[in-house]
Amino acid sequence: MLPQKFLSDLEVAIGVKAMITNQDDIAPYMIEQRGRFIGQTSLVVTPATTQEVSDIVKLCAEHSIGIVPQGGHTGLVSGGIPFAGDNAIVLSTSRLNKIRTIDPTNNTMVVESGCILQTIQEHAAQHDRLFPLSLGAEGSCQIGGNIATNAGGINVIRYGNTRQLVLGLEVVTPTGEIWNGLRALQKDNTGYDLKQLYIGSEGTLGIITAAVLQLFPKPKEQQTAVLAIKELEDALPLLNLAQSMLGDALTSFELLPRIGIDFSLKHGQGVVDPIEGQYDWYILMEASVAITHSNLKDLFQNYLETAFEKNWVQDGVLAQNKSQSDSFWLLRENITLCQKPEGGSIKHDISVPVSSVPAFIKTANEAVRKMIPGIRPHPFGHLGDGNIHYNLSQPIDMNKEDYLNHWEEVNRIVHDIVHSFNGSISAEHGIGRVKRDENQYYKSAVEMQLMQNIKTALDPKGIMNPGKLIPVS
Ligand code: FAD
Ligand code: 2HG
Ligand code: ZN
Repeated sequence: MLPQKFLSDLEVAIGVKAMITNQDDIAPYMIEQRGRFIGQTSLVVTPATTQEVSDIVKLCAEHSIGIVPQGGHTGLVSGGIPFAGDNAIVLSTSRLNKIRTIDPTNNTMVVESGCILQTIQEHAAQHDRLFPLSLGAEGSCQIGGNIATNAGGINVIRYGNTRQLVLGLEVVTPTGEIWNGLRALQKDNTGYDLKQLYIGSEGTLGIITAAVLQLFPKPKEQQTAVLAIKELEDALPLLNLAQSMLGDALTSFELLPRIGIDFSLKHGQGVVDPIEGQYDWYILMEASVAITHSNLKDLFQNYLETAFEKNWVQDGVLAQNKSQSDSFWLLRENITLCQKPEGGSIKHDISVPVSSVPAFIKTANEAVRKMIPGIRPHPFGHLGDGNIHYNLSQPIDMNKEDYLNHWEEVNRIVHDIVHSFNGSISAEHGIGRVKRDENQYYKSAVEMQLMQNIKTALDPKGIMNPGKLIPVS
């Protein structure tokens, strides 16, 4: 129960229309993507300005009430919902959705945190610019959520993670002050880089209300191909060859397993098999350049010829037009969705050095198959940067609940293998609540203490996204 005084002061500050208290209306904010947990709160607030965010945070700080920021609600680690006992409200940024300015001369754009990623991409494109962050959830995730999770996606090998795409931030601190760090500078060595601290902090240090984004020249030509490979190991020389023959034109290098294609063909809408015949592994790759009349097509064709000559590729299709390349990407984007109808899926979002990806997948497959006969490994994702979504679909004849009861046990086996490769147990989705304890298990005490010190210094009352990322002390 929230204090009456808090509620009445809040009503004065933001108005009753920005306060959702009916449980039926609250429900959609409580169901997270994975469907594993249901959040609990008695209040969702929907501020429309930075000042309103500040007023809300000040009142929460005064009454020691927790605040869970929520953007597009597409996060995969249950970071955007309060859990029972958290004594927290949800602050949805969906009404903080203005594109404040775009500056093509500076190649920057100032946006509020509730802007949908796709809207930002489209707005940049209208000004002949590219905002390169791209992920399957781009039609609903918000830039504030992207920044808070340091989202990765399909273009990281060329443009970097969200961290590399943000020049400045506006943040409401846990005491309700507004930090205006909306600087559009390429160079700024004036002390600790606070914006980088907020990027990837998953709502635990403050609320991001606006950002200065870095834009790039809009690609004028793209080449997209799906290649079938026999052995996973062949993907590595294929990648290296692409890097040397296509240079930094290479933007995406994604791994698809046959099982993922089969799931997408079975459950997805409008999905087509790009290559006749069945192979174990496929690479979806794209190269692009921002100049017209380039020789990208020739370079790409030379690349493919060399790859075939070396026998690293069994078969391949180069998209002949935009709609064919869109159909390749549709297949890729359907992967997450089309795993759901196949029953329980135990998920991992890992990274290892790129050169270790094949060995990691082989070792992990062997270990999980030994533990659960019939388990269906479904590793896919951003091979070019070493980030594999090592998802494991349940055996066909197993009860879903029985299978999901093995979640922690399977996580531990897989994460131990990741650890042995000096990898990360969360490459791009973050820690949230789901991986909080697992993260603590693998990180050194020194690293955990440093993180805890930062949290305590910035949020001494512990009201920002309580129980997420940092273990509750
Ligand atoms: P939410 O889910 O609403 O929140 C995520 C976290 O950020 C929470 O901890 C929340 O408290 C915090 N937060 C949100 N807004 C703010 C704010 N303004 N200030 C402070 N904290 C805030 N992720 C990738 O990295 N790469 C992918 O390729 C990718 N593909 C996906 C594909 C699908 C189909 C789906 C469903 C998800 C995918 N994701 C991917 C995960 C997810 O889309 C990203 O984590 C995304 O960045 C989350 O944005 P959101 O607006 O939905 O954030
Ligand atoms: C992707 O790359 C996402 O498609 C989703 O990060 C990963 O389904 C998943 O586990
Ligand atoms: Zn991903």
